[in-house]
Amino acid sequence: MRGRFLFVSIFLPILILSLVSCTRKKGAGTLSERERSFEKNDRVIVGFSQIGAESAWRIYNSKDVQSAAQKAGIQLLYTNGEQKQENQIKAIRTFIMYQVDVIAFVPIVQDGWGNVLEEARDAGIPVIVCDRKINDEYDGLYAGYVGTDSREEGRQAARFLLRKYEGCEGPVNIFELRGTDGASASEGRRVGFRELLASDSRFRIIHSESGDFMRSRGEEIARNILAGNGTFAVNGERIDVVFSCNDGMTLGLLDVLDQQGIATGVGSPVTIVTVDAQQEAIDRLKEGRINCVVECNPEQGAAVMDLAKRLAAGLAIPRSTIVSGKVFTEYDDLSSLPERKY
Ligand code: GYE
Repeated sequence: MRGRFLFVSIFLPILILSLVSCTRKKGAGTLSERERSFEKNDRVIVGFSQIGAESAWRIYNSKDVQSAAQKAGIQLLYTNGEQKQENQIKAIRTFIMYQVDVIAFVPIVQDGWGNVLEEARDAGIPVIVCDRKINDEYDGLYAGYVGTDSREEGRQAARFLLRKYEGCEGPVNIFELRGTDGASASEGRRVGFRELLASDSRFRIIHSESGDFMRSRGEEIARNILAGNGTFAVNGERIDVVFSCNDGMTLGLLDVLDQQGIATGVGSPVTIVTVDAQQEAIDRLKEGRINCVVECNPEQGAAVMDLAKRLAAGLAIPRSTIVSGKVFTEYDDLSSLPERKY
């Protein structure tokens, strides 16, 4: 309790919180008014370490987590890692020092979490891994995972291509835009995509490049391709398909292709498959500029808060909670699709 109190006095400005309600003094004797109000507000405290704000998906995911905490009556210590693992590790250490009830974090990459997770375990604080996964070697160091199935998202992208090119002779040259290297979301999609296409020799991944899940990088990569050839080709080979690991990079790429008058999508020689399903990508799909959008659902906050409450109450949680998504393609009637939330 004392640690918490010290934290409240020292770190309050940093964490932008109203931590008064976090001190849980339950001693005997007469309670002061202040202490009584602490009692009433005896809320579960969750420390949440977010990656940053690299994409529209991420920004919406952060909002969702924050509003889910509010709805659940959970005190959330929210930190933004600004795309740096070391910042996330520091944040988690702060949560441990503060003795939060539960730690939840979105691992920017899969590797490098061993020490800090051991520290959380030694402090007796349960951990929820959110959105992205961590390496199997850390299996014993967290209570459960909440997020989407990125390998399945990659498979869905491949399934669309198998349908689209059914009966075509090939070759089908694929340009892959990866997300952050070492991130499970990128790795899972990469593996799932290859899993289904490997046995079909028409499909050739002629080039693969990381755009870090960022729109600006998608734009830069497209500019480089065009600067090299003047056409949409790599190493003299035409690009038939772009498989992009997120909408941000796709939209950046399309901005450049648009400017250069290069057609993509339905009825064109360049097929675009993307993952996430933000409104702007759905709009492009409706316009026929994108062929397939695999949804990755960012609304994971409610599940995280539900699991955090259970952990705080000393209950067990499922090892894995998968948030599912849909697939939207050029073959669907999208006229009555409701507006997206981001
Ligand atoms: O696809 C991307 C984001 O980890 C699933 O990260 C998430 C990915 C998402 O920045 O847009």
